[in-house]
Amino acid sequence: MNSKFLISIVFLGISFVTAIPASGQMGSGRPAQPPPAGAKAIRCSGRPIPELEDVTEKAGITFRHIASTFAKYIPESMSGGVIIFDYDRDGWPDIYFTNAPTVGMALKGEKARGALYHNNHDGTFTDVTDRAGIATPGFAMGGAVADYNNDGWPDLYITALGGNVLYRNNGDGTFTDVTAQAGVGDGRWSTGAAFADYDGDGFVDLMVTNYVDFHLNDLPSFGKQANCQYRGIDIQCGPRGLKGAGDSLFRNNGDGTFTDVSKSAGVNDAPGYYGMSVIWADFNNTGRPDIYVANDSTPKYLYRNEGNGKFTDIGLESGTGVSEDGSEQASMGIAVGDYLHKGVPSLYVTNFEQEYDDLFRNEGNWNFSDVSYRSGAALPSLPWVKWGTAFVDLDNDGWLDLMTVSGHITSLVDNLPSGGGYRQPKLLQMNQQDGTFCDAGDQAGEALMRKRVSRGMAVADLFNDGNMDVVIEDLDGAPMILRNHGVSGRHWISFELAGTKSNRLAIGAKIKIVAGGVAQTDEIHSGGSYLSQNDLRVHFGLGSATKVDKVEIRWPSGASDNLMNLAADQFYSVLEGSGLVQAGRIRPLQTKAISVPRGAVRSPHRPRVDKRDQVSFATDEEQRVE
Ligand SMILES: [Ca+2]
Ligand SMILES: [Ca+2]
Ligand SMILES: [Ca+2]
Ligand SMILES: [Ca+2]
Repeated sequence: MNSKFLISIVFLGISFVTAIPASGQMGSGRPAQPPPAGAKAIRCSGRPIPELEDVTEKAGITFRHIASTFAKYIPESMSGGVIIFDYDRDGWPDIYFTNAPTVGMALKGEKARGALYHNNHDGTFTDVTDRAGIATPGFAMGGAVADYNNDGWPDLYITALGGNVLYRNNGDGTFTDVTAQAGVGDGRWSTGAAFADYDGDGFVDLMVTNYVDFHLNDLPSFGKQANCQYRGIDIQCGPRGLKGAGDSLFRNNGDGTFTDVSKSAGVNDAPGYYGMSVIWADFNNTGRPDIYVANDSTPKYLYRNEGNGKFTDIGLESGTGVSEDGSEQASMGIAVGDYLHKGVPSLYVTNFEQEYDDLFRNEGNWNFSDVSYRSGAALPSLPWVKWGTAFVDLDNDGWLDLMTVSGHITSLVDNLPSGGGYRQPKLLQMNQQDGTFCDAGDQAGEALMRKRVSRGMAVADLFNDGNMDVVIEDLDGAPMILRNHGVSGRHWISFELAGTKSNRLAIGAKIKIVAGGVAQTDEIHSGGSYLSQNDLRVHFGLGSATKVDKVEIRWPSGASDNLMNLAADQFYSVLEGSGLVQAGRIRPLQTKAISVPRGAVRSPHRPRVDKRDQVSFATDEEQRVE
């Protein structure tokens, strides 16, 4: 145990007794610790940056999150998750935006309408919310996607203040609220959610994080008290000063019901840290998914899956619990990705203003290095309140870039003489292939520089053109569909997986590809970012490589499938145990006709499949970057 951990423990001991002015929503507006000497932002130069065009209007998306002007109560600052999923399994990603009412509306019984948009395959989307029956799940925050009953239809879990909802996808464009029979309502103020099969029985389990113990019939008063002040102005109270709420792990019984195993599994969050986003990832290639939880103003959890139904929090020991100087941070969003081609996923965590975003580089054996400042990623993040984030290869050079969205918690900060303001720009950081990132926020078109109040963010190749696009939900204002125009001459490959012994949507499957002499890895994740869900298809940029030499898929069941010599610039479908198959084979049979909105193109997307003999290969040919 080094001094960093001692400091953390001392810090922890007092954090619930006194307001710590250095971090969290009670922040002073100054850095908890000044940046280290020599810390600098690296501006991108001499490389093409893809244009990210705001096509929201063109796409026909008219959804708006309900805005509470001053956000007098903390739940009014936190909603806005983006869920991307192909709910009708036509091969084109669809989008759900969560919504939440103001506290005043909620007290009057008024609801906020979320929106499901069907992808019409032609660059436009159609609002199909009412037919789907998922308009008003409650005081909604975010959500996650998985196929909990293994029928091939992706189901939707929505987190909310005062009761979450599990929507079973009926396969005909409609959903049924099965929360009560499934037993996954929780009922507290839930924020993050993520599915994965932690016990290897082929059924996805569900982790849910809760924020603070908050009740609409017992509201904390606005301003006045010490915990309701921000740089001298009255604001909403919390999270400091409010009681925290524990977290939940629901084990899937395989019969449509779940059992709450939070306590026996050791992930119930007994101290009541202020939970925000959560993701499952296999951090040390054990074949078992671990859990990472971003907590606001308290240490983050890294729960190592011990393989016996129990988890151990190794956040502090692993170096992922607090900042490099031992401070708790107000953490919001999580990105997971193998950005250095090390064969294990690293972590990026978004934080409050004057708290740098953490880049925790996975060194293997549960050891992470805080390379935030060294990588160049930290300094550009410092002025902003950061939320949704993703590791995503936006220029298809084979190296994961970082995209992050920002926005303050209340418009009242615009009354302050200095600071980042309520509306804030987005961060785009391009991977320089040497462990550093360069800042390209002002080189990808004007949309990223437009100041907004953003929250959730998710990524997908929305238009099936080989470039990864970005969808952002704003708390106050329009969402943003950012169409990626890509870099010409770059190649890519994309995989859609289906488990047989493993859970049907292959959550937790690992894919390694070798192309152009470089090995890349990725994993299929439910949840993550800030209360959001990325497309479940796995996309790799290939740079100038026109084929992928080898693909190895490690399924959650422990089985593997190996593929050889795949042509680039195509979508491939892989069925556990069968290798490459036609797309139709991994999609569920439609027993009922799906009602397709007017204007939609009905022809399903049929990827070309290049069938080759499957030859297994040695796995020790990884290209390592030191
Ligand atoms: Ca679709
Ligand atoms: Ca299902
Ligand atoms: Ca399970
Ligand atoms: Ca890249």
